[in-house]
Amino acid sequence: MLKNKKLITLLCATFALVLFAVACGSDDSDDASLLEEVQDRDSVRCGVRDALAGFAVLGADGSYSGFDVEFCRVVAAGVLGDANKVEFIPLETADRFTALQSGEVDVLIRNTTWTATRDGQEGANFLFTTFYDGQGFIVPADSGITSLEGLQDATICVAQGTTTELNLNAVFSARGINFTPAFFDTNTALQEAYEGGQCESYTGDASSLATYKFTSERDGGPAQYVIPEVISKEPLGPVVADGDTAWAQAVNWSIMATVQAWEFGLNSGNINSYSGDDPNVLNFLGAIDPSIEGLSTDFAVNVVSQVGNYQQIYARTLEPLGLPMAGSANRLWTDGGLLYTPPYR
Ligand SMILES: N[C@@H](CCC(=O)N[C@@H](CS)C(=O)NCC(=O)O)C(=O)O
Repeated sequence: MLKNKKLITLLCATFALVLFAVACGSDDSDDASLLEEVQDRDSVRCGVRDALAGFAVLGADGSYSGFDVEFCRVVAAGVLGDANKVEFIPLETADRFTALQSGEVDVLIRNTTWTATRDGQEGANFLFTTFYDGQGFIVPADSGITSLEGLQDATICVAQGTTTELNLNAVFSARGINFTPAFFDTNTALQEAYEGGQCESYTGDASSLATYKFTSERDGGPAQYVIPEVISKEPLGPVVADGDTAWAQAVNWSIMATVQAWEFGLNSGNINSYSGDDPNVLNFLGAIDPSIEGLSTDFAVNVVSQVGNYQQIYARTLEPLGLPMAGSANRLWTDGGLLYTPPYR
């Protein structure tokens, strides 16, 4: 009798354990990775913006260009061996995380700030930071406003559902600066409202304020002044859905190859003709196979020869739009910047 009881207890415990493992999916290694789906489809679906100067713009000819767009191409070059195999999917600010969760996009590369709550609550996995940003404020140059305190009792245009909105509330209330927010869903609507005088200032990622100032002054608009104070940290970079290590690693190592290449002095023009004997460079070029699932040994060569290194990408997309790299955090760690990758060995 006692023996039977013990047996039943043991059976129940085993059954409960099996149930727990199935229901909780404690290990994602049994689930098919998005990596295979992307490789079968032979195309990367990349969530971007379509009207964010310098970062992601949809041109009249139907093609996308900009810094974020180039990193979508980097992922395709790394994972599929062809930078052109990207389907760009424009997303509004409010839709970006749901598009990732529902599988509408494979990767989100769209001026999205890495924060603890987003990492924890949005089913999102933030990867290598491609652009270190911070939140700023812009005012018409003739307003005479030169500091945040000068915005006392002002109306401030801000995009809804952003870290921008949260920082604005937190910092202004802590500093006793009274303000009225005017909310918008898109940058385009926000800028129109600002230009129409509906708010004294508009706030956003400093990068988007810089490209806005540059393009609007270039196109004959009134002079703009960016208040010389940054109120937050906005690390921007690619994001994938939680729970898929293989896909996350393939995306991450492809992206980081642009920075490692730059550190090695490799670019799209010289990577195919490297004749040195630096073992670290040779490893990067494929002498060792890092065995990152989905990446061939020459993935870094594909990325850099087809899209370029980080500096090349930055120089052709952001520098011409009023965002100089000099003096920013977006430089190599060897040059006082924050761009640092783990070794390719
Ligand atoms: N980095 C911030 C802000 C990102 C964001 O979406 N900003 C808005 C306003 S600056 C934007 O770029 N919108 C682009 C658009 O919808 O046109 C975040 O992740 O919340």
